[in-house]
Amino acid sequence: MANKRNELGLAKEGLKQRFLATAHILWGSDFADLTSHEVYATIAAVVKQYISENWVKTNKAYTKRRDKQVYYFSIEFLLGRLMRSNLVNLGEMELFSDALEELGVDLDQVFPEEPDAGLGNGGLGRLAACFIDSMASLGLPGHGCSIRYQYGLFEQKIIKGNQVEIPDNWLGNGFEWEYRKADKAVNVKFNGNAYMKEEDGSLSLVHEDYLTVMAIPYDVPIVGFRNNTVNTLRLWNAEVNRDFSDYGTMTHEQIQAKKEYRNFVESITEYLYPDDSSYEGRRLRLIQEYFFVSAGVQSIVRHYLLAGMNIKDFAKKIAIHINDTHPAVAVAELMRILVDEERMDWDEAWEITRETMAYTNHTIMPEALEKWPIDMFRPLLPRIYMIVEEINRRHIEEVRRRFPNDEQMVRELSIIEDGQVHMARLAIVGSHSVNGVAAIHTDILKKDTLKFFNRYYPTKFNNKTNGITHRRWLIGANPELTALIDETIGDAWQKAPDQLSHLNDHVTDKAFLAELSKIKRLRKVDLSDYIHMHGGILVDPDMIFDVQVKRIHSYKRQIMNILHIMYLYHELKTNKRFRIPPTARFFGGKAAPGYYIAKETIRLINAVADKVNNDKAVSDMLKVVFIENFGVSIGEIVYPAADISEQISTASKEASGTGNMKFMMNGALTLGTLDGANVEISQAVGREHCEIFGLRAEEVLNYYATGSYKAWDEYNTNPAVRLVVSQLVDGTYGDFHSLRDYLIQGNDEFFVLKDFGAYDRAHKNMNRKYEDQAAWLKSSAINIANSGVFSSDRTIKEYADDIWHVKPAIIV
Ligand code: 26Q
Repeated sequence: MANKRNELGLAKEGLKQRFLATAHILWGSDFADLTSHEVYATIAAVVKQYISENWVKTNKAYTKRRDKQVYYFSIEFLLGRLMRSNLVNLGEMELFSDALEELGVDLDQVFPEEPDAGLGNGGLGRLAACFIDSMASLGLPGHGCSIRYQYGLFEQKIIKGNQVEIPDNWLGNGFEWEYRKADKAVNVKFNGNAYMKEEDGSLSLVHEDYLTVMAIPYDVPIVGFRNNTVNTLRLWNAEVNRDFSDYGTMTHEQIQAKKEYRNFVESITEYLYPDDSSYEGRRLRLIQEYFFVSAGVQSIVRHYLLAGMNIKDFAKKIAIHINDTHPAVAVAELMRILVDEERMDWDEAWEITRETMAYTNHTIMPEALEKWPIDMFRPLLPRIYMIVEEINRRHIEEVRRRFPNDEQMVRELSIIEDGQVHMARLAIVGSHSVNGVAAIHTDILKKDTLKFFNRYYPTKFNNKTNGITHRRWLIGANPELTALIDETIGDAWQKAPDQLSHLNDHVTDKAFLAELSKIKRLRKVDLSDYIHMHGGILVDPDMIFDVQVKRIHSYKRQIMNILHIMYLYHELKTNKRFRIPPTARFFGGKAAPGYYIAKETIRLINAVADKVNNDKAVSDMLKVVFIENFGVSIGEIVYPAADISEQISTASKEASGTGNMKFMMNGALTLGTLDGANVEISQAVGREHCEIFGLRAEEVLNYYATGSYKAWDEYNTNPAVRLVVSQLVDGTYGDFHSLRDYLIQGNDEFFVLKDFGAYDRAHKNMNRKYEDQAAWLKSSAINIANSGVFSSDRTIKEYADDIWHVKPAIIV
């Protein structure tokens, strides 16, 4: 012990010296004189010294051992901040925090200096970020591939109750964790003409008059949890090709063309599309997709060949994962490289491609399934289009062979149909595995959305229920809870989160529950302080914290939540006997800028908040808070503070959800529908430890099939529904005809009115439970104890074993 303390002491002195020296090198100033941002950058530089040695070692080991590598292609990586998670994963939090304290710096005050890397919209992007953390932490050779957007998801400001979007200039002060690798640039070609030419008796491809865009990789190290592994997230930036010889001597037209070319290139990696269903700027989105996919696949093949391996063994050494359809063009790009550049014959190339690729579907919402008009696709990617056509021609030939005279099969399975390229179909045909993200979601895919494909490829479909990294969402976000768990069951769960189940032996232990309760209150104070400091109201931490944070979307039904609050408020005002335990209802989330109903929902939440919070008669009982600019870092404050996790999507619509898991792992009880991973959460904890309500997926799908739901009938038969829907237009909160029309004229496509009564009863049940604190705390503990399976480590192990066939590589 004394020895260990000594060692730590020495390490601390050494580290302090490093901070001082690094301040001199970077800024030519004494550490004590740095601005807060300079302090942050200095600490980041020192953290990088710790990381880089293992980064080099990891890459050398991978190359030497020729381990199979996984590349996770995703158009979004919602990383959040990296300093805290890097320190957690390095196992150096205590050392850094102690050393800095002696230099007069509070590390917790430094973290917020880092901008959030908001390179994603929501669940899909955050899942990718959790996955690369788990790959590194399990010692798997797995890397990310994406786009270095100059502007991430917009910053949300609430002005007079409305969402206003501010560009997210996250690179403004530089991003400390990226390494520009100019020598690893590749060229990506757009436009021009592509055709086959016969030469010396063999056919070869000619692509001429194209535009070349230079793709420069920026590498971000991804640190594994105390295992010496450091993998790579490669973010591609579009830059103007330095080789201007394409232009020859410059005429006026050529100068004009050059300007246009420059604008084109600069637009490619400028913005993340802030849209998760309806969309604009479609062509640029397709350009982004091909840009990062082509750059990524080219660099993988190049690196592979440079290592001296045979292209025929490609699929044995490389797995490429297609995260949703956005990178689906990877199927055609790998075919292009194998056939045109490596001159492989089609059949062999096709076998390798299918062995290499795997695809995850994240939605059954039809508007989010990507289709590109041929008229847009072909001129932009002429060679890729030829390849897609040929893939489809052969595929349909086989369909006809296996299902003769079945034109419905042909239609449903065709990659090109009605003048459009169907990206999900390309991904399915070109992959050896297709997975959904929660059991119920995979079931619906197989039985409904993709039933023809499931019939055609009965063994291709499989489920991989999502997960979250417990390192960021528990160890990083809730250190006191982490310490309590360590004291109670030891710390082995940190490396093996399924061992959280040992907490099940302590869920009736009074002393443990008392500590748990204290920690929850600490986290509620933190959130309350955060809201207050950011210009919000004061929320009493002894209220129930009921939270719904996620993208604002009709199917997620924030409207149902706020209508319910309107109902409670009305009852509190008019019914003397009506009682609820003091409750604060929190909302957070961004609406796509062009999504009118979502923006009106935000406006309504703020209008209700304004009225309720300023009414002295109810303010001890009810508070409503819209948390501005919800994202990863604010989530780290919000999830640990919640008592109730609102997961109220229309059954069948939420593929999985992952916020539900973050809440659960921090001891909140789920109030939700049987949708997505809520189904598995409710099974893991038992029905007594969550509150499930509302229509089941089958009932919803049945209503859609028969068209028998009538919102108007709900309005007329349920007085509470009639009351709150009327209040949308009677001036109680302002004019919300938009939302009334959406619910009534639009026939309430997500069954808000139908589920309203059941939702109210679910709240009443929760409230009853909360009044029995002993029972509540037990439920809370049971939620934590059974959250281990929702660690993304479990998910990634399943991907590694069943889909990628990769094994951990031990780095010493
Ligand atoms: C598509 C075309 C054009 C522009 C944008 C898009 C686009 C952008 C984002 C389409 C989809 C998304 C994001 C989808 C998403 O976040 N899906 C969520 O994925 C999570 C991880 O699997 C699940 O937990 C959620 O249930 C699912 O909604």
